[in-house]
Amino acid sequence: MLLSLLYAAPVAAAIANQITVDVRQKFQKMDGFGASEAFQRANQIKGTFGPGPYISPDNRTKVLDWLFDPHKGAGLTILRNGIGSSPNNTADHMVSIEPVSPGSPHTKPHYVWTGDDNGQVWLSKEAYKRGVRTFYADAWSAPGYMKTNNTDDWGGRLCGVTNGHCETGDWRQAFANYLVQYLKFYKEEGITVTHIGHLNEPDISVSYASMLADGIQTKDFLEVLYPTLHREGFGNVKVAAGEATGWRQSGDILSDLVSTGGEQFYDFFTSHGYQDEPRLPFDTPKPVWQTEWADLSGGWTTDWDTFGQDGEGIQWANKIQEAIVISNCSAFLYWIGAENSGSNSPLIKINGTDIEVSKRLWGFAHFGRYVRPGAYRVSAESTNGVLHTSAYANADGSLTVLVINNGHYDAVTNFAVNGYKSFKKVTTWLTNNDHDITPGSARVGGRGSFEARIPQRSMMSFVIS
Ligand SMILES: *[C@@H]1O[C@H](CO)[C@@H](O)[C@H](O)[C@H]1NC(C)=O
Ligand SMILES: *[C@@H]1O[C@H](CO)[C@@H](O)[C@H](O)[C@H]1NC(C)=O
Ligand SMILES: *[C@@H]1O[C@H](CO)[C@@H](O)[C@H](O)[C@H]1NC(C)=O
Ligand SMILES: *[C@@H]1O[C@H](CO)[C@@H](O)[C@H](O)[C@H]1NC(C)=O
Ligand SMILES: CC(=O)N[C@H]1CO[C@H](CO)[C@@H](O)[C@@H]1O
Repeated sequence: MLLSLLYAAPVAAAIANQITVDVRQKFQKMDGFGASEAFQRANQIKGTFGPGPYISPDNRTKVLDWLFDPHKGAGLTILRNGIGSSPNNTADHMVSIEPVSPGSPHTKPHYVWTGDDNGQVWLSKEAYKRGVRTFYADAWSAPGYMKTNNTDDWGGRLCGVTNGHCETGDWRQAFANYLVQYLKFYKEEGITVTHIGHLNEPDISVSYASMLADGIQTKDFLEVLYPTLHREGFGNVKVAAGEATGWRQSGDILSDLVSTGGEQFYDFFTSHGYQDEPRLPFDTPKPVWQTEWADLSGGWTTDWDTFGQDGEGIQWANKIQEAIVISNCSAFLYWIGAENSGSNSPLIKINGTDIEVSKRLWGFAHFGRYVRPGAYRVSAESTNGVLHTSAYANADGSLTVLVINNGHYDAVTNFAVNGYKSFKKVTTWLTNNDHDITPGSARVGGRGSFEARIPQRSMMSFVIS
């Protein structure tokens, strides 16, 4: 008898787990969750990239639903599009809207638009149909002829910024006009680009489109871009700054940008998570987005929690929640949504006609579906160190509490909700090795409380409405 008790399923029944939510204590406003299909990954979903065989129409719909549909998939609400800078679309390059140099920054540019934009116009429309309203257009580089090294690859600087001298002159206004023209083309296609960035990972020089900039050089361009957007009727488009490979690298850019008077020329601050993980809030009153991160080195895995490796779902669920709670992020974007890859750089793998979804996507789904744009993060405290939690007051009045049980025993947990209307129903959603966001319900008690058993090594969403 005693033995069977000792070897029963591990439940920390003796521990009184308590999570206390206080809706009256508000933190940052959430902008959403997302991914990118830059570098012609959009064409891989579309089925027009490479030699084929191509994805079938049914599987294409499934991939789009997995990414953007809030009922069938992750409900991502942000699409990060790449603004092309290359002379053509060989390999996976993103062709520029001005592929040929006009010769000088003062000569009338010759813009080219085919309505495709490296597959991203089609993808933007598909995303829009599924509820996406936040389109972050981000250039990896200016076209080569606007840069010190005359190529859009291998770093180089924008001509006209500090230490960016070019024989052909100062191209800052020409590049600002170029970005405005990109916004106009999208507007004509019926897509409102809401956020814009002028570079990607400005701290590294790499073999693909890239452009170097420190905080001073960032300010040198943004002081031209910002008034141009306002003058051209795009004053509502939010301007990004930062976008370096990691938190420390972006933090250095922020310091220089602010100390040289650049704070007034951007609306939100961005960073990637690669070289230095999000670990503290940036010293800025503006919204912060983690705009790109992925496990680039691990072999493709669809697992939630097996070996504790970086590509597994529970790792990403934790990374997203920590970026929000510890680093004050308002948005969190994975690198690629879906692509043909043998690594974990996408959430969904496309291989010829085959598609496969990872548990990372179901981790994202807890955030994408139940923390909608415009929600405020509110206070959530856990008495148990392995129950990592956060809570959000959605604009539609619903309240979402997210919990990741990082422990190796099921945790019966009591929730107390303060400062919220009385409620009778709590819908739950569970993801672990055996479940992909499976619905259920929690036992509601009196006076704004409810109770639930949170399985070991799982994530649960609790939606109160
Ligand atoms: C395409 O652009 C690349 C530079 O990105 C250049 O090396 C190549 O010659 C171009 N190819 C064609 C067919 O124009
Ligand atoms: C968190 O971000 C918001 C903007 O989204 C800002 O107002 C607030 O001051 C930030 N808080 C901290 C602790 O950095
Ligand atoms: C794609 O499928 C082919 C054929 O089934 C297989 O040989 C290959 O390893 C797969 N590639 C990836 C990246 O999974
Ligand atoms: C759709 O994807 C599934 C999963 O990879 C695959 O088994 C199936 O053959 C694909 N359907 C078509 C019509 O290609
Ligand atoms: C073609 C060329 O000059 N490329 C240079 C661009 O600038 C980077 C440094 O920023 C150099 O490494 C490349 O050789």
